[in-house]
Amino acid sequence: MSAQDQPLRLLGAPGSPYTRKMLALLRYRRIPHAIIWGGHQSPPPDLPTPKVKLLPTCYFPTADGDVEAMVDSTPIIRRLEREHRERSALPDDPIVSFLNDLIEDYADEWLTKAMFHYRWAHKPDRENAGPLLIFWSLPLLPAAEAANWSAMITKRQFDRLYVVGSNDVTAQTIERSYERFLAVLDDVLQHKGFALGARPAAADFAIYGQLTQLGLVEPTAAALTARYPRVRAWIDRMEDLSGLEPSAADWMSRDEALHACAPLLGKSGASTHPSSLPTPPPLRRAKRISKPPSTARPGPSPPSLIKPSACTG
Ligand SMILES: N[C@@H](CCC(=O)N[C@@H](CS)C(=O)NCC(=O)O)C(=O)O
Repeated sequence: MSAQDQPLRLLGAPGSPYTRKMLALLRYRRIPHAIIWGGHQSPPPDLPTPKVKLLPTCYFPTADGDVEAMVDSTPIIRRLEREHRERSALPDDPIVSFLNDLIEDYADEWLTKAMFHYRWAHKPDRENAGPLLIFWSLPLLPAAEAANWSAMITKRQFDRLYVVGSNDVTAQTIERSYERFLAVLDDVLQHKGFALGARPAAADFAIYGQLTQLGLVEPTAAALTARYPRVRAWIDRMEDLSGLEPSAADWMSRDEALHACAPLLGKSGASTHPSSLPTPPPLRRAKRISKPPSTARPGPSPPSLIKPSACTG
């Protein structure tokens, strides 16, 4: 089969919010695709290496029969819009489209801090995430070996919480922000079912991607999310919207969108402003009360786990 005839291939992991964002978008847009479950450090040897190794990596067939590797879900979505016109995830109106960009960016850049924080900051959550990260990548690994790797990765990710600005000083800011976000999303969804209308936009897929983890995987955040059954049910519906038949009239007008999303936009502006998350002084991290397990005996890394990823190990 030539590259042109192949379904769009995507390297990703179930625990990567951006992978889940892209998969749901591809399903909704009815773009034939094939997911390759794997790690960003060990991409398939027969496919080109992207400039930056990230999940998901999308492999686009090119006109000359070659394949081009691309990362970063936001520009990937825009490229798909240029190559496939039907069932667009970008509103037609430029102002509504701009609102979509803002909300998408909020989910990709801010909500992901909550995702990483909840995954690793609290003991029950990291004890849940550690083994999942291993088995998402290496389903055949013997249990004892998996436990060893899990303890090592858990410690490493805990030690990297500062990368997303999570520490004892900022934990409360991040957690209150997530709780407020849930209340706001619950309100937004009551208007038309999605952020900007009765059809999903890229912003919805970005929110969904983060909620596949926060709402389903991380126990502490999932318990908070369960307080909003409308939001919790929305996560399940977002997974597969291939049967939805959208029309142009399903997008909100400018006024409707500004009204419906005002609380979300206010929140995204307040949360993502640099001053909203105090950064600890360099070289001095706030001390944590509880320590993760340090029983691991690191040996040579399994191929896909060599370098820690922000989400997936
Ligand atoms: N902005 C990128 C973010 C992708 C990203 O950060 N992916 C994570 C996994 S969820 C990753 O591969 N991280 C690798 C690393 O941090 O080295 C997108 O929207 O796709």
